[in-house]
Amino acid sequence: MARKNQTLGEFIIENQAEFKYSSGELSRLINSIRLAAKVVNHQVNKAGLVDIVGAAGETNIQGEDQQKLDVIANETFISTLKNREIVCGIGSEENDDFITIEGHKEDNQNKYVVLMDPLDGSSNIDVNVSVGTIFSIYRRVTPPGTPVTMEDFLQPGRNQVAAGYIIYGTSTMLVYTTGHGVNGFTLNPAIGTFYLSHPNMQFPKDGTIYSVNEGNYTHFPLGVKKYIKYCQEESENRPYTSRYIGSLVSDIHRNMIKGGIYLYPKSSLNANGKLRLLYECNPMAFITEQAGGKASDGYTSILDLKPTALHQRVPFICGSQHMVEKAEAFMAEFG
Ligand code: AHM
Ligand code: MG
Repeated sequence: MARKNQTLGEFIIENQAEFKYSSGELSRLINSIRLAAKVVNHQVNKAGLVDIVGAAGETNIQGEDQQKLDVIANETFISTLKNREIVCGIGSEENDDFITIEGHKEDNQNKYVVLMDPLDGSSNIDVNVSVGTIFSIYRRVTPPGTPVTMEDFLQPGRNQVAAGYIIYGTSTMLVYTTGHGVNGFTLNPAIGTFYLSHPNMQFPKDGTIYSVNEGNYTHFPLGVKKYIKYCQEESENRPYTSRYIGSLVSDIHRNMIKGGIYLYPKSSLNANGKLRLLYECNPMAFITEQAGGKASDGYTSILDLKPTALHQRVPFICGSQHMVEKAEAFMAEFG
């Protein structure tokens, strides 16, 4: 049973039995993500000191080369997972190809692969706006003890065994699901401990917030344009409020708490939208569905799409169930 103020470590142990295959491996994996999140959080919090310690690409006063934060985040998550030898493969938005982890053990029997966007929305760092890490975990489909193959990574989102995000915001939070609801933990930075602050998170069925980059409006399909006009019309609970941070994790996190819809549709500029199916859409869709919301590409549930490439992009509409259904209705009618 989730208890408020429980630490994430306690929660992981107490809920281990819920995992489909309770070998403890998935618990150790989530524990490693928790650790990497704290390291990245520390780095992100120092971002405002660039004038003092040196910006990315420069050399700091200690003579060290400064790295971009998304590179640091990528290396932190990869090395944390690699060093613990708890996964057999990693796919990252920052790497062209997946990484095979053979481990030091003669025979790596690890069963999980991780896909991640180590620092999403990183262009927001320079202006002190929240960014996030997104992760997605699958059981491999090829036999343990053999090197992972593309097949292990190109699984439909429905196969995810866990997914989550870390939001580096006014507070740092880790929000995740193992298919038994969604729980949010807030970091107490003074002692480096995550506490359960948002048990059993739920998307309100309806909402009054729409989040979309309206700068692309003229390039959107007609159905999306009509839906945006619908959001702006005067009616019972409309016009809706427009809120767009441009940082996926933050926009979805807010909408999950307050009720709302996020859209990154295809456009005449981007034939498949911008967001990546494996690193961004699938994990956010799994969390959203587990919280009672809905996620689709406008026509098909995101979790039912069959991936064809590691870095594949798809249109993404995600949020409160009734709002997403309304947007889908406009798209079904007008395309
Ligand atoms: P990134 O992976 O390069 O950071 O891009 C993903 C981000 C999302 O966080 C955000 O929702 C979207 O891009 C914003 O894109 P745009 O600036 O086109 O509105
Ligand atoms: Mg991204």
